[in-house]
Amino acid sequence: MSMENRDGFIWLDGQWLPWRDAKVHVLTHTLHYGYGCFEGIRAYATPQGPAIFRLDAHLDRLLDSAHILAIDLPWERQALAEVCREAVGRNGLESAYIRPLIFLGPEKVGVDPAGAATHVMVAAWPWGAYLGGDALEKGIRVRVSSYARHHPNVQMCRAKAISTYSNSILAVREARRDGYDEALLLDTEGYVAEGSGENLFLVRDGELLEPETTSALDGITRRTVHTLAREAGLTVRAKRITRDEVYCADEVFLTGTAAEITPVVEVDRRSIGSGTPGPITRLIQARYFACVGGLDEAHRDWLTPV
Ligand code: PPE
Repeated sequence: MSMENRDGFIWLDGQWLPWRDAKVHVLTHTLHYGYGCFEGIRAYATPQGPAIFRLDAHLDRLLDSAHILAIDLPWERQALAEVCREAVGRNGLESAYIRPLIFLGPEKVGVDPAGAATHVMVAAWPWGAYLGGDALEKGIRVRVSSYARHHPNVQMCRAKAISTYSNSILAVREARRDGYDEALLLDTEGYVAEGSGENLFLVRDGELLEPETTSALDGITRRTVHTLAREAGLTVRAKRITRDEVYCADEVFLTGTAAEITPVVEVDRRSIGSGTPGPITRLIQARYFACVGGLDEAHRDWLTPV
């Protein structure tokens, strides 16, 4: 179903518009130059009703992204939190993917956005397994991209900036055209950075390793994995990771709000470990789904009821 032709409501600049009426003009500044930022947040069905997972952390990052891009937000954080909740509730969703987006309007054209107004929209819709129906269960096949991830002085990677995603799109299209499910991008020095829309972890000798890099997004799922791993008695260490270390890992998995905890079973036609999702990946995955689904008492504070 096309994203524009749906029932429901989208919030734009303070108003709840019927879904099909939430439109922008073709001379919208962000449409031309890609300057803006966004978030991807999930709400899950829980025994207490739908709840948003780690809303605070996502709002923090949205505000940080706007700050990094020097975009003044016309809305208070608390107002945006309410809008995210209402985007799920008003659309009658049990579980949802919530997309807040900050963009610059059609008030002027030209690279310098001075004079273009800041606009904010929030939409929510149901979104299943990001990397395909079997991905969470069976794992996915990944190729190392021929495209490098941004150098931090080209594109500031702490911001979830719209423009970052041209790089992600080049990488994921290349991977899919070559028959893979997802791309793994290296940084400009050749060390592992992240997937087109996910962070990466390796398991080696019972320890979790993640890239020490300034070229990846500071993922919220990634931070959740840190907590869950430590609670399970596992250590997590950040280090520079080379592609051959990925090939030789016992287990590899990707993390992201959309991708959740997705096992990787093959990289560049080398099978990872046994070639099936490994026990630590399974453990983290189970712990993650318990938390998001409201089944873990200890982490109820990560959930905001709708
Ligand atoms: N790196 C990138 C480049 C990225 O886009 C994401 C999220 C992550 C890491 C993981 O971040 P976090 O969600 O905070 O754990 N990617 C979002 C966009 C997906 C899309 O196709 O749109 C997401 O998962 O929501």
